[in-house]
Amino acid sequence: MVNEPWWKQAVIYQIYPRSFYDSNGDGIGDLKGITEKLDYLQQLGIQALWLSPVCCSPQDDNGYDISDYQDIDPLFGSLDDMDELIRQASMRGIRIIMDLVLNHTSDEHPWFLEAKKSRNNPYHDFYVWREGTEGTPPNDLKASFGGSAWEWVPQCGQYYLHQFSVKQPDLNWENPQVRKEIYKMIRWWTERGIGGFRLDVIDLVAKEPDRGVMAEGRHLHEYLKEMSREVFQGRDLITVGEAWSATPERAFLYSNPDQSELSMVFQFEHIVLDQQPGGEKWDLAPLPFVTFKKTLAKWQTQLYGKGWNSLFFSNHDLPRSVSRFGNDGEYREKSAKMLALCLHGMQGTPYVYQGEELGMTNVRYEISEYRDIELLNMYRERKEAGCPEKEIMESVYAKGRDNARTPMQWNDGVNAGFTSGMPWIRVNPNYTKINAEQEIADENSVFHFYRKLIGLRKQERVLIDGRFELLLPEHDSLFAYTRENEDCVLLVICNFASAAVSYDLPGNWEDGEVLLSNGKQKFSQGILEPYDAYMVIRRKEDVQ
Ligand code: TEU
Ligand code: CA
Repeated sequence: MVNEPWWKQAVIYQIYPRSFYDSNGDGIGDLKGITEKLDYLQQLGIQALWLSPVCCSPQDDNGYDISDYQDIDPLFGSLDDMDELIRQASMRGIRIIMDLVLNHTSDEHPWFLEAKKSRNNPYHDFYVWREGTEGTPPNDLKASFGGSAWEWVPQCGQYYLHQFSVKQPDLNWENPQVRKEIYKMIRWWTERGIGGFRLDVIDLVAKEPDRGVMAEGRHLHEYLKEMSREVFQGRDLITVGEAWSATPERAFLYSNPDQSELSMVFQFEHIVLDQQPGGEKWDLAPLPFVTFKKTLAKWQTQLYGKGWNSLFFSNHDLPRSVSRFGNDGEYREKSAKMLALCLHGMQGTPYVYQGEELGMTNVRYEISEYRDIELLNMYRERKEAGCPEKEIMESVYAKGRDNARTPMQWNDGVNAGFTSGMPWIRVNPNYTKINAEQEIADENSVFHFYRKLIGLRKQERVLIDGRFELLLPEHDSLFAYTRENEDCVLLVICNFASAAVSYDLPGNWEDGEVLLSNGKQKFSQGILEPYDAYMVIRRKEDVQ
């Protein structure tokens, strides 16, 4: 353990800055707001904060469209505010992880403004251009946020590639000059005291649009190794690669323990399960529970000793985990705790997405109250395709990214204490019942459950290094597994259903020590109440 990198024992908290805390009443969360809430985060016990992008941006995709990598968007504050946040956080043992969006820039970035002037411009080759005639794009690649992935620029007589919105032109990583500029920029941030980086859609940077290959292009791992050598190695940084396309085999590369690429991979195989193969992104197929846990188990066993994974059920692109995998009605608190225990018991670095520690839920708004570009484009496209309103809205409620982007619920005052002004997006009306102030006051709350879980990670080595084994693999509502090292065996058993279930488990766990549970203090083997979750440990010296 002494030689293990710090981030294997860390829990990371993700902040969506515009929705965290607004310090100046303009309705948008900001850096000073985060600094003001550091004591809250310290109380929770986390070791690092991943901030969604705060660099200058026209905010077409809420900051994932950057127009200046080396300055803070005035919406969020200034470089001085960032320095102060880094300083104040570091005093509390908390590192700041920046979100690096390197696959694309904003179309308002000076590089793109130059690039689109003419084919001969020195910056032209910073982006991905292809020949074509107006109205006939080079091929039928689709953008993630709808429509063609190609946009015509008359003054060049060419199309540029955008895998996301038309305001997010893809950078051309084949151009060594582009990579050099990126490395220079990253070094500049490390010198300011940034503790690490989350690399947005890093699996897409080596795209090969002519072959229709976006993820995992042939040069991807070569580029990652180069970037790691140039900027990450020899610095005490945590680096997290977002990779929707990752398989365990690929993850050996991304997160090789020799650190030749990144610290860890952030993959979504357990998340995309309810998207039917070849189907629409927003399909509402039910989650096949057995496949869900076998997928998580596959990553646990295959990556053991060979790579490092991120553990999460939600983030700023996903619905609230309690609404999606738990029960946000009668069993909200109980199922929120169950999900936390299930996730944090596995091997990897756990991520807590802001508000998850309060058991915050999805929302159901009128379409005019939503803000997200993906959601609004999807709504428009489906509307144009003649899809019934009700059906579209059901998808929005279930999968819309704004579910996770409503303001953090601090207290039961106006706007949940998030802002004294007009919030950029409506606050979830349930803030009078679900908010940080009440959670902190109640020692049995979801918040304190998270605090205890995070604390356990520092006490029980088995949570870091224990070998994972899935139990009851075919059970259709129980998620049970053990973690084992030389000293002990840990059992995690969770009921994902709103009904009590009985089961048969090998071995006797009733004498074990309950480290944490959302049910009774004592573990009675054989039956679990709705959404029960137990973490039980047996030390080997007790067993012999
Ligand atoms: O997300 C990558 C991504 O693939 C998402 O667009 C995802 O498919 C979708 O949101 C699921 O509904 C990253 C960022 O996390 C996201 O916020 C950005 O919009 C995107 O990249 C572009 O930078
Ligand atoms: Ca503000």
